[in-house]
Amino acid sequence: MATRPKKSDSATSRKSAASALPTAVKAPKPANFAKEQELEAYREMLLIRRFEEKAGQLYGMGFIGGFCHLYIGQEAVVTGVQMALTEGDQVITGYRDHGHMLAKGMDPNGVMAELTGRRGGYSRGKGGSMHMFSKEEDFYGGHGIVGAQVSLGTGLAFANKYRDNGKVSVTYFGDGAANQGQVYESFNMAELWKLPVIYVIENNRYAMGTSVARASAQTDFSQRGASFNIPGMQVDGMDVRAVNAAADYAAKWCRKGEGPIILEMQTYRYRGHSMSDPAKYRSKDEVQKMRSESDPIEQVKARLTEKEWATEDELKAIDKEIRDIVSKSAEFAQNDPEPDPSELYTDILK
Ligand SMILES: Cc1ncc(C[n+]2csc(CCOP(=O)(O)OP(=O)(O)O)c2C)c(N)n1
Ligand SMILES: [Mg+2]
Repeated sequence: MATRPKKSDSATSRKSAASALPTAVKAPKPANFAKEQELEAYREMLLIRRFEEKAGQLYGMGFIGGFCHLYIGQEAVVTGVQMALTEGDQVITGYRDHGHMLAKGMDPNGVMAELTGRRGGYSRGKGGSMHMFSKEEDFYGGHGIVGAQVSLGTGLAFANKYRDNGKVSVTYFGDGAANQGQVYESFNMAELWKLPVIYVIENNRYAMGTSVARASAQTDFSQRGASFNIPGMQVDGMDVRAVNAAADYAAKWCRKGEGPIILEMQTYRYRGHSMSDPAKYRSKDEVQKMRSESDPIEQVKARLTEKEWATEDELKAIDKEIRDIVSKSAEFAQNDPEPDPSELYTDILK
């Protein structure tokens, strides 16, 4: 009788089988950033990091109610992808959404004010951290239901194809969401109709407190579309240049009419799942190792210094500029009035 392979053996053999699939695409070399692009990436990632640190503080002070999921550690993903997009491309994601909005160029005041439930927030103070939208900025949320954005993002791509407008829908979701059923119904339709959608799977190694190894039978997420013939690649999601090159490839693929593509971004979140998670399911050493060896911002900073593209003083000046933007957003978010009670009866589906 055949013996069942040990878990570690089966995980290894599954992985090698996946990388031999015809849908397995090798990630392109990291983009060769010029000085301006390195500085742009540095600024953008720093804005997200400082914004999230401030949001964490405001949460601790009781200014933010409900859930709050921070994006610290994953900044290179949205930054590198956004740098490869063109105006009019749409973005949709789950509840860990602040970084996606900032990378898209949305106003930090509007994002922070939504976190504190104020009038000037993107959902006029009625959505909070997980439910922010801006049709004007082509940002379609902000979704609290794990996986829900995948079918919606596929729908955006359907509309783009129908209108023949050349736009791409960038649909972000997590490693945990990748195990949700509607993801696969969406994959089927996307490939069948060759919809212009980039599925960005942000594999930050945990879904709440459960590690990928414990929850996923197939941990090569780039091959989750293999049964639908959707190509995919694994990307170093801590290196903004690697992310950018992969996103550029994917955007061109979609615009050529080749259909959907999957980018598995191998990344890491430094904080707990949400503000109420002390993250006891992993060791401090694991987090510290990622921070000291792979931090996306430190990587750019090291290159800028090494190539003498920025002095310590210039980098400090950028940091100050970013801190000022974030402080102003926090001030606005604490002083802007709450919505009028009559707003309870507006924006409701009747
Ligand atoms: C349909 C549904 N099931 C369960 C939950 C509870 N839940 C919230 S976040 C989460 C984990 C998702 O992890 P992942 O997709 O890896 O995203 P990450 O938080 O790591 O960014 C779960 C199970 C939910 N919000 N929606
Ligand atoms: Mg995850």
